[in-house]
Amino acid sequence: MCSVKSAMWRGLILGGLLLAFLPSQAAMAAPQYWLDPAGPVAEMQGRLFLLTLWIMIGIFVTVSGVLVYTLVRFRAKGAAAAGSAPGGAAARRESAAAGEQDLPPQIEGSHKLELVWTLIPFLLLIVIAIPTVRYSFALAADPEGDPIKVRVVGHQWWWEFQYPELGIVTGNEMRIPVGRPVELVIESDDVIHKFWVPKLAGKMDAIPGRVNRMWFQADEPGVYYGQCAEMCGTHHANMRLRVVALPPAEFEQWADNWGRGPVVTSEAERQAVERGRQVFETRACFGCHSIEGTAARGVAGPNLTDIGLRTTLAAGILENTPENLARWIDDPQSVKPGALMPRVGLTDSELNDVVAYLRSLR
Ligand code: HEC
Ligand SMILES: [Cu+2]
Repeated sequence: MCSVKSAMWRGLILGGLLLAFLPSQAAMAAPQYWLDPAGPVAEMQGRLFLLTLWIMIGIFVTVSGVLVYTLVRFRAKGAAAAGSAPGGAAARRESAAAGEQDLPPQIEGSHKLELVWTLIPFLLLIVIAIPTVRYSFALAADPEGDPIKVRVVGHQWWWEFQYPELGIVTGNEMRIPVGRPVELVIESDDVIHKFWVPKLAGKMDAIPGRVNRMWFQADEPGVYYGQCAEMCGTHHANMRLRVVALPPAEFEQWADNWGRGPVVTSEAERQAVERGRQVFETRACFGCHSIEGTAARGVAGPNLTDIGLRTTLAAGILENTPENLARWIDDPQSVKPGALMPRVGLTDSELNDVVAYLRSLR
């Protein structure tokens, strides 16, 4: 009996520790762990969260500690023993009646106590309120420094990033310069989405017909993962994004090169790319996609001007390799069933040429 009980306790304690420890360790290494901030906005938000969390843990431990202490200290003595004895109910009643002599002091309307449990929460709320108000204003204000503007538009099921000052449009991968604030204007083209890059900042709704604003900044170069955080239909879970933070010089280089046209290394490649461009501009592709400097001006799908540079396809669900690009273009519905890109039906050689063309856009 006793060993079963102690084994149960041991199991419970071990399980609790594992539950508390394991996910936090796994999460720490995870690319979307939001308490491992990579910029000032996520840091402020994380600090506020932790402050509130620790205060809450303090309250929880104190209150449940007092509760457990009270339960143990003032429980009716002998009741449990009597309960297992024959004729238990009567014996229990008896001992409960006897236990009345053990009642703790009965307090009602104590000014001292009332004052204490009003003042403590009041002080705690002040401790929480001061940084909350300070950070809220800091986050709502325009960022200091020399911000770069990006308009984020949510689509079913991909992200569009427009740089109005630079005349650049891209999809699913937002390139930003390190150490410079990014002023985001967040909108939607269809249903409600939510823009979220956990290491850079908290979530922000993308609502059709409404403009939401926020800013963030990456302090270190790197790739920051994000995803849509508001159920938006079939492929909500496959609506991922990446923010690629580049050293300023590399960012400038990307911005300068954007739209400069295909990069080819051989004559054979040049010919394939040229054929691919013709396929793109004569088949349905150009009606839905834009490529800077060409006749392709469609807006139903992502702008493909720098598709050769992107690390993923179809909002982060395929790695951007020639094989995956061909697979996607050949039959997008087999990769992302219900995605708003139809099967166009290219011949094998058309497919190869289009892949060569899109790969050269880098
Ligand atoms: C009816 C509109 C439509 C047509 C026609 C169309 N696409 Fe798309 N395309 C889309 C949409 C919408 C997406 C985004 C799908 C998603 O990720 O959910 C997309 C995604 C893509 C992507 C991935 C882009 C990225 O940012 O990851 C590529 C590459 C692409 N299309 C190439 C083509 C090619 C090549 C053709 C012609 C053979 C074509 N598309 C025809 C609408 C279209
Ligand atoms: Cu979504």
